[in-house]
Amino acid sequence: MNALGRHILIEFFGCNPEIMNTVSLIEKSMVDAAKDAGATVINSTFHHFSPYGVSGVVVIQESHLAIHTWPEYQYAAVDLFTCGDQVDPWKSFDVLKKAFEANNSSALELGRGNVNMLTRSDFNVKNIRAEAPHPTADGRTNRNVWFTDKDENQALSLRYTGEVLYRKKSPFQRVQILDSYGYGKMLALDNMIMCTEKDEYHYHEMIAHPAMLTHHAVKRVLIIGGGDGGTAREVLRHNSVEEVVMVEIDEAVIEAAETWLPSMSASLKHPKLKLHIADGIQFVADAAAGTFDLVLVDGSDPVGPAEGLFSGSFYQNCYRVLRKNGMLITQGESPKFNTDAFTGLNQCLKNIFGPEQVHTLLFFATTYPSGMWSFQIGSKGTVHPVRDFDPKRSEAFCQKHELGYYNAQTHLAAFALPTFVKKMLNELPVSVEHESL
Ligand code: SPD
Repeated sequence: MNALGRHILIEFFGCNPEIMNTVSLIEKSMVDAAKDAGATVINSTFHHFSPYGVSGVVVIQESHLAIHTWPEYQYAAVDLFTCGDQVDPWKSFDVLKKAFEANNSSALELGRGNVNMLTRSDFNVKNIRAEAPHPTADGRTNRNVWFTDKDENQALSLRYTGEVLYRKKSPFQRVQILDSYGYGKMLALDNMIMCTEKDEYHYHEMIAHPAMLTHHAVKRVLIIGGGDGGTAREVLRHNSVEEVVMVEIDEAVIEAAETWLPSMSASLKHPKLKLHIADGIQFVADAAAGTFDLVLVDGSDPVGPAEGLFSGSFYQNCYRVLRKNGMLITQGESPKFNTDAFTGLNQCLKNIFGPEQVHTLLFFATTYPSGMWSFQIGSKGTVHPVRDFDPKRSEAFCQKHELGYYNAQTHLAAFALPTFVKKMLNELPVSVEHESL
């Protein structure tokens, strides 16, 4: 048949389910398949469904490539629609079969737009054809690919170039470095955003300085996690620090950060830092009692390798390894996302440190879902992050180091909790609680 277009309907069976559920890999394979067929890529849009499945379209100058995946069935349905004789859609078929590791496939080619059934009336095509999108100001092709950090009900998405700069499935998690348009390079673990170049200082300044500038004499510090190096960088700004022991479970996180995030990972080479690639939970269990002034837990969210960083036995050991008047500060999740982890961790620390010795601080985490994130401080002794705070000392420190988020005002404001948060943490006076009902 003499047709305007060729439409190949493809079934891929026995595909790798992990690939079928990874939006960045599928998007890349589809774009590669278009290019290898000789097509000109205009744009692409891909979406991940929770918990499984990816749908997406690559728009090409010569029509489109579309896909829907069912990872739970190791199956993908692909449509390749091309026009003109410059593009060979069967090349795309070969590329995709290989990329998806399909062990079986079937394909049906249809001619679309039988010219014997169409009547042509000419007009000036130049007047109606939309121009292909221009490259963005930084020279990258204007593609519409998004990375989404989410649970079943909410999400935060960042648009990125579609390229995965670093990808490794370590024994613990999937480690990725992506290049986002708005926030620069970012580290993702198991599809959760850990840090981005452009806003990491919010998190790293707020995990370190509120406790460091309250305690007054921090000499020996233990960091659990923190493989990107951002927390160590902030801790090492303090001259009182003699030694930082850092325990990161996953060497791939260090490798990714050292390759792509030098503004954070440079601290990992600091002479005062001793890096152990080991399980932090086991490390604190084995560490001698009363040996650290500050313990910082810079872990991921409570799934995968970081799950144990939300357990009572781990924090009992953190308490034990602290010196007198030592302080623990730990990544506390969000009152609006992972709320059970947020309240559970607070209660767990109150059971260990005592209800009066646990303090919650909030800060703006612009690339974490909900944007509202927390740290919990446990004080072994009576040091209080607001009562014992010296704003003048804090201001002098911020100015010397030209910090971007932390200052004396954000220190104090961070401990002023909204009423709904106090309520979640059972920190409202009983009378106020009744009034607000
Ligand atoms: N939802 C993200 C929580 C991430 C906590 N750790 C981030 C690591 C930055 N050093």
